Amino acid sequence: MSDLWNFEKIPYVGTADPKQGLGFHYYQPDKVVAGKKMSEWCRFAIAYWHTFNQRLVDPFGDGTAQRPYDKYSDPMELALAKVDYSFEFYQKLGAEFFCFHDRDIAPEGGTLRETNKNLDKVVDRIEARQKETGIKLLWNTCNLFTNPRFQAGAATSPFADIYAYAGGQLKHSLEIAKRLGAENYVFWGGREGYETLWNTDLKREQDHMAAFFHAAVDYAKEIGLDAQFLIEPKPKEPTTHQYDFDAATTIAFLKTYDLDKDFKLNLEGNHANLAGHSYQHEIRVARSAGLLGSLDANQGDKLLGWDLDEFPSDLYETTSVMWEILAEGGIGAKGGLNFDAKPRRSSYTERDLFAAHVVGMDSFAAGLLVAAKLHEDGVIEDLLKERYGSFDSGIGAQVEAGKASLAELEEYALDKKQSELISANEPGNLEAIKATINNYIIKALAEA
Ligand code: XUL
Ligand code: CO
Repeated sequence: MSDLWNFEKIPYVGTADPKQGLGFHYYQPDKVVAGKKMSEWCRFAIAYWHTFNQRLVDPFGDGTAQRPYDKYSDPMELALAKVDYSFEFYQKLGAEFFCFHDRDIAPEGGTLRETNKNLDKVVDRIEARQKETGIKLLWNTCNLFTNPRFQAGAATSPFADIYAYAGGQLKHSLEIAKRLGAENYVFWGGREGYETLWNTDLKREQDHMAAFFHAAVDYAKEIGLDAQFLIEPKPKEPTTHQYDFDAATTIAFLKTYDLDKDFKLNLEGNHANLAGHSYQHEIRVARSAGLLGSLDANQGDKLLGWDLDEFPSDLYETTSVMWEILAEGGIGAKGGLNFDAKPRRSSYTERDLFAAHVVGMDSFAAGLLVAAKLHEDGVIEDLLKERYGSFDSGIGAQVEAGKASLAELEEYALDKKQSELISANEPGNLEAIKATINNYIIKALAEA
């Protein structure tokens, strides 16, 4: 390992001293939890766009970030150097995966042909570093939202030239996925939505978006790319309404257009909140449809209503996410936890960048430990079994077997007294359940 970053490999320091120096208190990649290594449950990935490109701008202020590669001024030289920095960063942190958009890694040229040439030079460097280090590509994607050409959308642009350009860009991006062995390929439709319905043919735009996805599936088959396709829902921002609003909307879209065999979902915490949902809700909805693919790990802020992309630190939330993942047996078949997150503006140093990833990784590792204990004791499983027990026999079993007609239900219910029906509701015990979860967080982490 070279020494581009002024940091040693981040060590595991354990829980004895709770003050945060720069070490992992909970994350131990090789520690076996619930039958698998922590690293296998979590599959942490670093988001190139935030970790290496983000200057920590906000809508009111310029970037504050100070990075060791700021000394490069030539864009191609910078792009190539950054690859070396990125691989050393993954190694020093102990992250086994990374993710990128095409535009994150290389500057655009005057035409798509020139842009692809720049891109290929940087991909050569990435391929070499992957071979040296064994670090894998969790997913790549194409940026179809930053450039002014995509102001009215890409696959849903009302302008055919823009759709065509986006398709050309996608083709090359899929070739890169194949070359670098991407485990997944993501679509986040940042501008695939509308600002007002008065200038929008919603049906036509959604048809175009589906055609775009079908073309991707066809081309992947043609070149033998076996990455899992993923759609990342988000309700709004930058558009007023984004077509992939949330998990449920996206599942309906996939089923409507016969895409649900080829696509799964990549779910993000802060996006869930913007849609008025919890992260756990989005994951549960995807699990229920058999469409959980991967996760973008971040969190929002209760007091601010936009996509803040904070590093995860909320143990209650990481516990709920890892509970779902343990119940599922993994993050889909090929998913991981991609830190789609950035430090705050005043956390502008190299040290802050490492510390931000450490809190994210430790928070999920801690959540995994708590969730494993909850599963081990069957806390939620027992509760659910009991709560739905009336469907295990009698009229309930008949309903679940699809054999209860309305006439049979009427006959069963006709003479039931109000008091019997009220007491058919077992108490919900919501407050006690919440206390139990708190107690497990405290106990499992005290024992870690
Ligand atoms: C934007 C977002 C994207 C996607 C990839 O909110 O989450 O970074 O993850 O395009
Ligand atoms: Co994301």
